[in-house]
Amino acid sequence: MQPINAPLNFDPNETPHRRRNLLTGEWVIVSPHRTKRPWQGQVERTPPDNRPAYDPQCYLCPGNARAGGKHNPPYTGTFVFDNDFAALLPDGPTGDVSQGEFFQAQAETGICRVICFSPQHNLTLPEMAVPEIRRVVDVWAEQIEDLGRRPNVNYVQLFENKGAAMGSSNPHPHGQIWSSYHIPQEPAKEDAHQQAYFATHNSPLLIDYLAAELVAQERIVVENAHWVAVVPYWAVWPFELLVLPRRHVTQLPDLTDAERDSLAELFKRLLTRYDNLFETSFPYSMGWHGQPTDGASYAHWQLHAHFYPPLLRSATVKKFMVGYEMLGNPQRDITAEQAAARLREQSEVHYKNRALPIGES
Ligand code: H2U
Ligand code: ZN
Repeated sequence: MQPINAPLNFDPNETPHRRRNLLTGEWVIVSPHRTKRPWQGQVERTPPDNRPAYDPQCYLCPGNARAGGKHNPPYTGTFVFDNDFAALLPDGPTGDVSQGEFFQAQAETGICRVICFSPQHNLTLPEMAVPEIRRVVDVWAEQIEDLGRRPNVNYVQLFENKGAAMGSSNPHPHGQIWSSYHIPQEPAKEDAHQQAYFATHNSPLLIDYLAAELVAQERIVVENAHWVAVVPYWAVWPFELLVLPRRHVTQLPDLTDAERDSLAELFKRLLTRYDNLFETSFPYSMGWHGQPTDGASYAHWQLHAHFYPPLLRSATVKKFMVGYEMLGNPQRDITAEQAAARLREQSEVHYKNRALPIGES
C-alpha cells in the first residue's frame, strides 16, 4: 500500500523508514534496501530429532522425579505444577520498599507454575493433534481463572519459551505461568496505549487494527473463522506474529467452545508453517496478553498472543538484538510484508510427515 502523504521518492519496499508499535509506542527501523533479494535460499539442516517418547531423565515426563524430591503423577494429558524454583513467592509483603528517591523498589509476590502440554517427551505443539492442543487452550483458560481470582494476583502471564536457542531448559513440550501482584511492564504499556485509543475512538485498538490489516492483506499469514495471525506492521523479530481473535474478547476464559477449537486448529497450522520455514523445530518465546485480573473494567483491551522467534535466515542463524538496537532502537532488514509472504508460502503439512521421494530415506 502506497502511504498517503508520502513523498514521491518514498518506496516502503526500498526506502529506510521507522514504524511505530501502536501497542507500546516504540519504534522499529526498517531497512528494506539491505535485502535486495528477500530470501537467500539457504536451509541448513539440523540433526534429526531422535528424542524418545519417554525419557527417564526428564523432570517433566510422567512418573519422574523433579528437583526437591517431588514426583510427577502418571499423567496422560496435560499436567500443571508449582514451579520448584519459582521466581516469585505467594506469601509475602507487598508495597513500596524504596530507600529514598534513588533506590526505588516494590515488594513483589506471585505464583509460578509449569504446564506440561503432553505426556509425550518427543512432541511439540504443531506435532500434537488438534484436540490435544485444544486441551492446552482449556488449561490456559483454567489457570487464568484459578490464579486471577486470588486477591494478590493482578496479572497472569502465560508463556512458552521454546527451544535451546531461547534458553529453554528441556525439550519436553511445556509452558510456564507467572502470576504477580504488579502488572508487568509489557502488558502495562499495552494497557495504556489501548486505553488512550479507546478514549478517543470508542473502539478497541486491536479490533480496528485487525480490520485495517484485513483490508491491506499484506501481512496476514493464516486465518480461520475466529482467528487471524498477522506479522504486525511494527514487527521487530524477523518472523514475529500477532494472533488476534476476530471478536472483541478481553481474556482467554471468555472464549467460546468454537473459538477454542478454532484456536487449536489455527495454532497447528501456524506452528507447522514455522517449523517448515527452516525445517527445524522453530524456537520462540510466545505468550498471551489478556486483561489484568484486578477486577477493574477493561473494555479497551483485546486478547492476543505474541510470537517472538529469534531465527533470521536458517535453523542456526539468528537475529541478535545488539549494538544500535540496545542503545537506539530495534532494526530489521526483511520487511514485515516479506516475512508474511515467506510464511504464507509454507506448507501446512509438517516437514517430518512429508512423503520422501522413492530412494531417499
Ligand atoms: P523453561 O521453560 O525455561 O524450560 O523452564 C522450565 C521450568 O521448570 C523452570 O522455570 C522449572 C524451572 O524452574 N523446574 C521445576 O519446577 N522443577 C524441576 O525439577 C526442574 C525445573
Ligand atoms: Zn519428558
